[in-house]
Amino acid sequence: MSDVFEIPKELLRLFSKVERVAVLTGAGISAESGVPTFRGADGLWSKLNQRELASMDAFLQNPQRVWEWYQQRKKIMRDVQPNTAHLALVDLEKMFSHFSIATQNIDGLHTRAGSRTVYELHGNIERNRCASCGALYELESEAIVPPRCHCGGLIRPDVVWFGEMLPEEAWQKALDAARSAQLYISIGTSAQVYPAAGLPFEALSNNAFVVEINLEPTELTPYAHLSLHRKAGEILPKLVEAVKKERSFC
Ligand code: BV8
Ligand code: ZN
Repeated sequence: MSDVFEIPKELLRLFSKVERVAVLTGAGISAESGVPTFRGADGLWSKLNQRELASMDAFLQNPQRVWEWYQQRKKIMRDVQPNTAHLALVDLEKMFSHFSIATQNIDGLHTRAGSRTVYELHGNIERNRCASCGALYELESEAIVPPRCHCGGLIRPDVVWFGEMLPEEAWQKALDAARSAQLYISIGTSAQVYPAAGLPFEALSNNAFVVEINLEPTELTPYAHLSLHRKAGEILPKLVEAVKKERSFC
């Protein structure tokens, strides 16, 4: 069987007719940039304990350990570049009057690639805030230990940990985009972390056509209209080229 991948015709026909497209991305879209994913083969959570690293309790228990882990990840994320999947979404955005990306990623790669409407559901590793008063901090130097705020509180990464609420504005905009989308694309997420994982289902319940692009089947797969289990960096550039052709004829 040839391994050449063709974009399904039904998807192209749909792309030629819609104007409102919304996207949800997870760690899988940054994998080809060299950013480790959480689950699946070789994921971070297969080696590390998320309860010791991605919650406020963990941070209060051992601020140093959590701080160091985020400093290590920040270094990786600064050293990598957006990949062809991120760049393909920048091109896709230009073809639709309503287009947005809700991302669970904290690496900032969509914005660095040039995407204009990005909702960061789980925060951004480049931002820090005081765990007590919420003051935001841009830290120039690489602080080895979690610095202290002027109020005396501990400074923490401005990311959303387990058990924490998502940023209200980003969440509401992502929800509105999912509920009004005609076409919803879930890319590189294991669809396990809520409430972000609920967004494709919001789109489904509002009659959107839901496409999943993910290396492995997920809990969304049985409900998606179309699931493409291949690399995002392989599919998205081909999809964008095919959509450009399709929409140039209409
Ligand atoms: C919340 C921090 C309301 C940022 C992360 C009990 C109490 C409280 C809450 C809960 C509870 N029980 C359940 C919950 C909800 C909980 C949750 O969903 N837990 C799950 C695990 C069951 N959610 C929360 O706590 C959220 N907050 O609910 O608040 C609330 C508040 C109080 C009380 C009640 C309710 C907060 C969730 C945010 C957690 N933060 N990390 C960071 O450090 O990055 S989790 C982590 O998972 C990241 O944020 C990550 O973005 C997110 C999702 O992971 P994915 O992005 O999907 O990545 P993953 O590795 O899993 O999958 C990648 C996929 O890509 C794989 O399938 C792979 O096959 C594929 N892939 C790989 N390479 C490629 C590819 N695909 C395509 N191409 C490739 N090349
Ligand atoms: Zn403070």
